[in-house]
Amino acid sequence: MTELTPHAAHWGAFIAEVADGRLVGTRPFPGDPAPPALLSAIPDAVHAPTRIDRPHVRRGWLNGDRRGGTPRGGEPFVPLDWDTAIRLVAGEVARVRDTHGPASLFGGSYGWSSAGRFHHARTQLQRLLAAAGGFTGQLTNYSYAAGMTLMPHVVGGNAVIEGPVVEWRDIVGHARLMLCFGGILLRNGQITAGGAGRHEMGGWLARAAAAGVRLVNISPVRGDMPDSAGAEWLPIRPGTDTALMLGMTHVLFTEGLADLGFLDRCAVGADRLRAYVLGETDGVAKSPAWAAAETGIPAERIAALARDCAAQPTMLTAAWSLQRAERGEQPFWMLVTLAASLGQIGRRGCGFGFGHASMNGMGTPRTEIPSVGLPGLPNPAQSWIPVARLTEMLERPGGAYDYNGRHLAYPDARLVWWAGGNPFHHHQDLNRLLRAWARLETVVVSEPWWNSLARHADIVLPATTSLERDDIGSAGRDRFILAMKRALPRHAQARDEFDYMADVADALGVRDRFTQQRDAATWLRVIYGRARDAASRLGIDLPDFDAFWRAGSVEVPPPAQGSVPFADFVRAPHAAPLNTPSGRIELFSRTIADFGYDDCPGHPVWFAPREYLGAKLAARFPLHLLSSQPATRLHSQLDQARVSQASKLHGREPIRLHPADAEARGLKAGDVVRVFNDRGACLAGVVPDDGLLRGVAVISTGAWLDPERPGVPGSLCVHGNVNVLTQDVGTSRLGQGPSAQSCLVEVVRWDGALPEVTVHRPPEIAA
Ligand SMILES: Nc1nc2c(c(=O)[nH]1)N[C@H]1C(S)=C(S)[C@@H](COP(=O)(O)OP(=O)(O)OC[C@H]3O[C@@H](n4cnc5c(=O)[nH]c(N)nc54)[C@H](O)[C@@H]3O)O[C@H]1N2
Ligand SMILES: Nc1nc2c(c(=O)[nH]1)N[C@H]1C(S)=C(S)[C@@H](COP(=O)(O)OP(=O)(O)OC[C@H]3O[C@@H](n4cnc5c(=O)[nH]c(N)nc54)[C@H](O)[C@@H]3O)O[C@H]1N2
Ligand SMILES: [Mo]
Repeated sequence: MTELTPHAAHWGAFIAEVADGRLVGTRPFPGDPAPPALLSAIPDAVHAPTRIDRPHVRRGWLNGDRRGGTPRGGEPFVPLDWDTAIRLVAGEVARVRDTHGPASLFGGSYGWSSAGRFHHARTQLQRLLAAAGGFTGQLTNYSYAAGMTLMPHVVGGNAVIEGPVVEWRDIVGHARLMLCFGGILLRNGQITAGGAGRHEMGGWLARAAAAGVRLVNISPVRGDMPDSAGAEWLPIRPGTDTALMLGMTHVLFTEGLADLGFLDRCAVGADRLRAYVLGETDGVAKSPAWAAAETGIPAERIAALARDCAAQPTMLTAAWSLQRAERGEQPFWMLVTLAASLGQIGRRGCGFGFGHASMNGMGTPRTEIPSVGLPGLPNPAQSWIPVARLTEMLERPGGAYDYNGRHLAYPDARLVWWAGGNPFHHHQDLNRLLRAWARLETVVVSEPWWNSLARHADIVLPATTSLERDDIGSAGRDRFILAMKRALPRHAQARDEFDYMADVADALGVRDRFTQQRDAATWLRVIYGRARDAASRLGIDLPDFDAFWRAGSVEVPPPAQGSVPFADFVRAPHAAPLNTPSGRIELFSRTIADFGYDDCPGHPVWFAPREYLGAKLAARFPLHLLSSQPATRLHSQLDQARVSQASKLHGREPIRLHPADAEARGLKAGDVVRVFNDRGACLAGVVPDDGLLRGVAVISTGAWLDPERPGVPGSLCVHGNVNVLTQDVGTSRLGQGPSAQSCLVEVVRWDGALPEVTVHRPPEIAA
């Protein structure tokens, strides 16, 4: 008999089909117009051979090997019972805290965890470490660190990225032209952090096309917008969007098309910006001809596009990827600047936005209600690093660095505990991370799977998957609250984070502070109840917990008409000022100028990146490698399952190459190649794609790191983890975000024997 249980993941709500204690399938959530293909992959992952069955410890660590000993990743693991594991972990946490101070416990634990908001591994871990005296955390995120640090200076809040965005309903109804920097990606629309009840991105894009909105895909990749949208493709060299927008702004200023009235009323710094654009400050006019040389887009097309934008209701949107690059602040600042020069900000369906391409729910009609979430506990250590400065923190304990106007020093991290994230997926330049990782005394990892992170740990704690526990899914961009009911028995000896962390808290003498004397079932009622109370204060009635749980989901209907970002401000800039020092949009920021950063001055500027097709380094590494989000999984999650596996060539992650670039290297479809630069190398399988700009290559993120010689930094990844190639450098001293997209490589055919991909099997377990 098959039991049907409502559940949810980041890739969507679904109905779990369970027979004999095993997940045998998934059914789409009723009413979801576009359930993602990824739902079919869940059973493979939940029952994968890489599930961790009990706690383990690295053999060398057990024998007293700590900092600088045998490199992690190359040694067998020894099974432990839970009591011993808890004693070891609590002992290490107490020892490091008492010897070096709580900031030496690194619990930043960046990562997506599961969609469930109570059993959210990262939040649980941080509650535990906070209760035990504190830890070093991580600020911002890998998604849009540069953007979210910059935007408060420019428009007075990262509301642009995290609050309301220009709604699709309004784009369909009011915009006539939409420029999509980085396209609109249906593959990315499969995902919502916290789970989605309905996948709507594709539907909205189709409606915009049907309504006659002229869509322009400005991207190195034609496929960044589906053919069905009928978009024009404007191929651009990666990392040069700022130059394109400067060239367009030049046209607006020189042809009398800039909205000087809007700039005067609603912005500050237009004069300085104009002087820079016209070349009065640096002798270089940012003309369309100048921009053409950087972007590869003909000058006439740049000029025509600027005129078209000025002539009709226009929406500008940029994918978050644009700012995950060297000087990633600039394209986002420049997008706001271009939109301000067009003077359409605050009009329905027009202006600018970020991330319509990036995730389901960006621009979906929605009533703003608080989502369900587990609150953190105050962190007594008050210590953090900008999220992507992980390796540098390990390399330079006590070292000075700048961030957003502050002079800071790195903490001396001795113990890392990661739960719900995977730095061996998300971080750049993994060989450098591996070397720095050797400086740690102890690495604790909580994971359901023997992934690359668990293999580089000292103590491994087996976590349940969300299907093995009751939880609530809830996303800041969705209209649904989703019951995630337990559908499966716990795998082997895997435990819920809340349960074993309560035992660690007990060993540290802080159980009640961690649990607040509630069990998991009570917590679910409490966090749901808080969201319900908050909704009721906004005049929205949600059912009580029992009714919600019985129904399996709650939908909050959207308002008849959405709000328009910046409308109040634009109507009356003095009465409704922005939260910037001037109260207006800052095209020049005195605050930022006073930071004195040469890598992020007081107004948007063009910086030629160190790694892009126009760089000197391109003579040695002539291909610009983009590491885009995978259609076949979420980051490293589900890599072991059928959708991802079906995409591999000879078991390797695909690399897409322009046919002419492939031919020039004697490569054909299905060949295995070695992709390399000075930082590292991996294998990948060739997929020729004439929808790429020449000179551009793409490997999706998320193939599990599989070093040919485990434990040896610099060894070939035989599987295709793109982060052995990317560079680990902050976007600038302002945002310190990751710069993964600025990456040059070369590719050669691999003629040797093919090393086996072994990472989807468990590692060696010692007796
Ligand atoms: N080169 C390159 N790198 C990138 C990017 C890029 O564009 N290019 N993008 C970046 C971006 S935007 C992001 S957000 C990051 C994503 O980076 P991450 O969020 O770190 O990636 P995930 O693979 O989602 O990691 C989540 C981990 O949590 C584990 N997990 C799931 N459920 C549970 C649970 O209940 N308990 C525990 N203990 N663990 C659980 C999963 O097995 C997985 O290992 O990657 C970044 N890295
Ligand atoms: N299926 C799936 N969906 C996902 C995720 C996933 O792992 N899997 N991850 C989710 C997460 S955490 C995030 S943060 C978002 C990220 O969302 P995004 O950052 O928007 O996603 P990416 O795929 O990294 O980049 C989008 C496109 O930008 C283009 N691009 C890259 N560099 C440039 C450039 O310099 N200029 C221009 N014009 N275009 C460029 C690439 O061709 C790429 O296809 O995606 C989310 N959605
Ligand atoms: Mo992200």
